[in-house]
Formats: sequence, structure tokens, C-alpha cells
Amino acid sequence: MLSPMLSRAFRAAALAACLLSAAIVAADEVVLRVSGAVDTPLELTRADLDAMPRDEFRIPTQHDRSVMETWAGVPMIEILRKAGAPVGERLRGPNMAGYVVVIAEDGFRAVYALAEIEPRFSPERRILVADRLDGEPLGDKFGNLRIANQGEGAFSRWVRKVVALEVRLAD
Ligand SMILES: Nc1nc2c(c(=O)[nH]1)N[C@H]1C(S)=C(S)[C@@H](COP(=O)(O)O)O[C@H]1N2
Ligand SMILES: [Mo]
Repeated sequence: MLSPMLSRAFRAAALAACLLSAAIVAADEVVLRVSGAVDTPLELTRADLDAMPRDEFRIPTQHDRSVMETWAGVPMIEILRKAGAPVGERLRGPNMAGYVVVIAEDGFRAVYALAEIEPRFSPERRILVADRLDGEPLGDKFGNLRIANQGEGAFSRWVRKVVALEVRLAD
């Protein structure tokens, strides 16, 4: 039998381990699928995203413009390049009808045109597939990934709980 003190310590340690494992998200978990009009469909893990070119920006929060927060992640253009989507020099002619459907775990979807994502067309705009807020993983409210989009007035396309990007050409 454990003494009451030891057993209390044991329970505290077990609880701490449990909380810790919830906070640490597996690096090899697939967090983003990229499909559709791409050369190479992708299944990206957290480690893949960590190894890609990254960017961040500081922006007033949606609900209190006097508070700033920093969103960090992989620019969506980098993910499209890696998948072989028709961006860069290929973004012309019929590919000008190209767009990305951002799909969330809850079924919410939002569309970004390829020309909004491609810096050659939209040098002022920054669209991240963000995985950190103020240096921390996003947590339950935002899911693994959230679109963070600097350069528009509303937050409706800041898709939370992003699980997939589907590249399409309009009919
Ligand atoms: N997955 C998901 N993302 C979403 C939404 C949603 O319903 N589901 N709503 C959007 C809208 S309309 C807004 S205004 C912003 C901000 O939502 P929040 O205030 O709940 O963070 O999230 C956007 N992202
Ligand atoms: Mo909204």
C-alpha cells in the first residue's frame, strides 16, 4: 500500500503527465491534406509544416482592436508550390479560373482565388496556414490549423480547424 502522501504525489504526477500529453501534439500526425488540380496531392504532418518556409505577422485581434496577437505558419503559396498547383508562371490563361477551397473539420468552407494567394498578383496580402498563435500551438478553439489572412477587413475567411485544401478550376 502507498502511504496517503505518496499516493497523492502519484496522482498529481499522473495528472501532470496527462495534461502534458494533451498539450504536446504528435509531430507525425497528418494535419493537412491537399488535393484536386495539383501535380502531387499532399498529406502534411506538423513536422512537414515546421520544415517549410514560414512567416508570421502581428495584427489586432478580431474582438478587441487594441490587443495585438502574432499568427505564424506556412504561407499558403508555399503549400501550393509544394503540391504543384498552377501558381507562379503557370498562373495565366485558363488557370486564372483557379481557386482553393479551404475545408474545416466542422464543414465550414471558404474560397481563395489563386490570384489572391500568388504574391506576383497580390504582393500586399499575406495568407498563412497558421499553426501558432503568440508562439503556442492553436488549441481547441482554432484546431490544429487556422487560416490567418492579413489584408482584409473581415474575419469570415479566417477558417478555423482547417483540415484540407482543394484546388479547383471554375467550370
Ligand atoms: N471552421 C470554421 N471557421 C470559421 C467559422 C466557422 O463557422 N467554422 N466562422 C468564420 C467567421 S464567420 C468568423 S467571423 C471568424 C471568427 O470566428 P470566431 O470569433 O469564432 O473566432 O471565423 C471564421 N472561421
Ligand atoms: Mo463571421
